[in-house]
Amino acid sequence: MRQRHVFGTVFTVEAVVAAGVFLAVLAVLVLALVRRRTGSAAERSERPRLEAYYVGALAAFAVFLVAWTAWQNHEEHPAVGPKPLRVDVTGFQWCWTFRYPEAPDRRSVSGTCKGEDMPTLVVPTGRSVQLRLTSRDVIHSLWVPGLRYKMDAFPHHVNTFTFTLDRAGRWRGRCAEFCGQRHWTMDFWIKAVPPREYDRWAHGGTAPA
Ligand SMILES: [Cu+2]
Repeated sequence: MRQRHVFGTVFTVEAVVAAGVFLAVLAVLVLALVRRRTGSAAERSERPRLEAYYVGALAAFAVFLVAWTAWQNHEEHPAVGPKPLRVDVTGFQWCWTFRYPEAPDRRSVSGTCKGEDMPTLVVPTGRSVQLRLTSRDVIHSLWVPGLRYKMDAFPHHVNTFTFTLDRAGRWRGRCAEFCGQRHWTMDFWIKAVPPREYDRWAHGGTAPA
């Protein structure tokens, strides 16, 4: 959830800054055109002081945006808990497999992504989950729009990604990288359940309702 919160803040602040800069540039442009038409533009073409202010304001905006975005990026990735739950995720044409190497029965969840046969990535709430993401064939991209998570899955390479879900719920995931004929069917569920319910499931129980 933290990622969604940080993303929302960064998007709002940067959109406001961008809109402000756009309106300021537009206003100056219209002013210059109007003054030129009415012949009231100053004779002097150089305004060193005004230009210095302009450069100063631009530099301040640039420094703010870079520093603040870097800080938010840092906020988005909090320290990982002592023992994150590891899930190995493999994308393939055209579905996903979720493997739990630390579960007692090393369980593995997959599906065909045809119709309702969508695999569910079950995770406990309040615990760090580390996804180790790869692909069996071409490049895919694991995307959970509702949580603002997206990471590419490459063949012969493992991308890791750690997150914590602080409340129970179910979100729909998709593939965000065009990967062939049935790319559009590659949907899955990510489901966060209370730790006890997760343990029951990891010990061979049926999928949490
Ligand atoms: Cu794909």
